[in-house]
Amino acid sequence: RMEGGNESRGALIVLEGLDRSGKTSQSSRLLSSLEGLGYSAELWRFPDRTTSVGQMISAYLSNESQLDDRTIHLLFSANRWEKRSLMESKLKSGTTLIVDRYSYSGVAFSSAKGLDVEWCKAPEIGLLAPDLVLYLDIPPEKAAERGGYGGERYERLEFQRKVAQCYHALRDPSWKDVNACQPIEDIERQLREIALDHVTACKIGRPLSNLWL
Ligand code: T5A
Ligand code: NA
Repeated sequence: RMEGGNESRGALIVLEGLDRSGKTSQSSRLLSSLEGLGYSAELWRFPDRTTSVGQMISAYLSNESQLDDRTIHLLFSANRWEKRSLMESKLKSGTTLIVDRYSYSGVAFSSAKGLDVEWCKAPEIGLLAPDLVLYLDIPPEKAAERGGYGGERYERLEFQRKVAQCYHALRDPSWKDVNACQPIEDIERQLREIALDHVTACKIGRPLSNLWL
């Protein structure tokens, strides 16, 4: 059914979780699954380090530059805003977007530094709301055992504990927790099943909406 405004649009599917929870591994597996089933889909990630704003963010994350906490927060948000119109046109043309981190990362990481949650949410208002947030749930201690922290700015256990608490405060009806301590293939299968329900619902005609509820 192709007629009508929101019919046959793609789904906006976001993966969230602590550093090392497996988002990038699972995003690419989910993309392959959807493509294999014949869906039009793309893999996006935030921060998008390819833009000029993204390069400022990347320098900050690798400790090559210092920025005020509010300044970096607004840069992360701007990095999503510079992609908003392309995101909307892709979704409306029927492409499903699998997005590795989004506004939930933005608010969780900045509020974990002590910034006010409502202040952190404000610049995200008006960005597209995900149809589905897949939260890869892992204890911070378990995540720290994977692949070795120490590279980037936020990869410290104590800070990740705070981020986990901040994520929990952001749960909304689009949110689904998946146990991220399982074998990779088990997580992959669960994510695929949940995502397929949402891709189908968007094909039938759930309208796009904006953050922040
Ligand atoms: N940030 C981000 C903000 O502060 N504000 C914002 O608005 C945004 C968008 C960079 C940082 O920026 C912050 C959050 C971050 O601190 P990033 O570039 O997404 O964000 O971070 P990366 O370092 O690229 O990715 P992560 O460290 O978050 O890792 P992933 O993607 O969660 O995990 P992945 O898939 O790379 O796997 C990590 C390791 O675990 C293994 C993998 O093989 C790999 O070695 N692994 C498993 N091992 C056992 N069992 C499983 N099930 C496994 N799944 C993966
Ligand atoms: Na990643």
